[in-house]
Amino acid sequence: KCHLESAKRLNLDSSVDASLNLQSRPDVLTCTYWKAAIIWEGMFDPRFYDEMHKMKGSSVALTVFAVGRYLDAYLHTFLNSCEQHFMVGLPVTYYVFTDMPEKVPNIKLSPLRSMKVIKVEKNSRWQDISMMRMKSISDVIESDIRHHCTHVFCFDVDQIWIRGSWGFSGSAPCPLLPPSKAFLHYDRNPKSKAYMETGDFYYHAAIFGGSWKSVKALTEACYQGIMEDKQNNVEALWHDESHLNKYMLLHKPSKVLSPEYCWDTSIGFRSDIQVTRLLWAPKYYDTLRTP
Ligand code: UD2
Repeated sequence: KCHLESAKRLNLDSSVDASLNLQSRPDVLTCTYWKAAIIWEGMFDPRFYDEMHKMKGSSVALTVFAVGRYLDAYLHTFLNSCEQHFMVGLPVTYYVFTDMPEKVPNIKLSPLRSMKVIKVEKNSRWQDISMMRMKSISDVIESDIRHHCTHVFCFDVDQIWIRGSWGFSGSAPCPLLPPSKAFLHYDRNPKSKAYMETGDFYYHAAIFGGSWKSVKALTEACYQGIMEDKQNNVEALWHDESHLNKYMLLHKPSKVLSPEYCWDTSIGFRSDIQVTRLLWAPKYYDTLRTP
């Protein structure tokens, strides 16, 4: 029912029920308590969302940051996997943010797809590189994306698509931890704007997306929280991710992705994970984060 309501919010007609081909997944949580659908493999036909967005003329911006050593280590593989799996057949503009535009790999893009490279300063601390993404994304939505694209998806670069197509069904944040474990990760410092006493899920900052308006509101609010913290000499426990979680607590998403959409293989086998679409690449923090 949750999934049906999600689809209906997109102004579909009565053919929705048949086209969605809804199936149940009794083994997992498929609906949040605020009635947002949680997207799991096998519950619906993902092509349905894509076809509908094609009809509506939707177009997508994908933002990714490859600053310092992250460029050589991950960008080529990330972009290639996007070409194989991300919004295949749909109009996509990649917005690549880097301090070294001349080193961005020359990827052969499919029709309807293009790339814009945006130069950013390299902050000396990796924490600031990660946090300042919120400002850069908010700025580029205002100056460029809002005039060309209907949706924005924001990704960490150290990830690889391996299975299936990631389409419009994926326009939502992705929880890292279910409610029972989420509280372990929340920021516990009352001095930080990201402070949370309680929460729902714990969300990755590695993937989130939605309409340009919703992503603009999210990134702007997170950036404001980050800057207020800086003025007060505080830093949230998990940086931009803590601010994103605080935002999600106050502004509940209308759709949530299951962990199938962003998975770390080191967690091991889990019977409820039927498909792993996007995997974390190996993290070489020791060598990549040094200035
Ligand atoms: C987590 C979050 C990440 C961010 C970070 C903040 C996940 C899977 N990811 O990742 O979104 O909130 O925590 O603590 O939960 N980057 C560069 N150059 C750098 C450093 C970072 O380009 O020198 C970019 C790059 O796109 C990278 C992203 O920032 O993927 C996040 O940094 P990370 O992957 O080192 O952070 P991590 O793994 O702790």
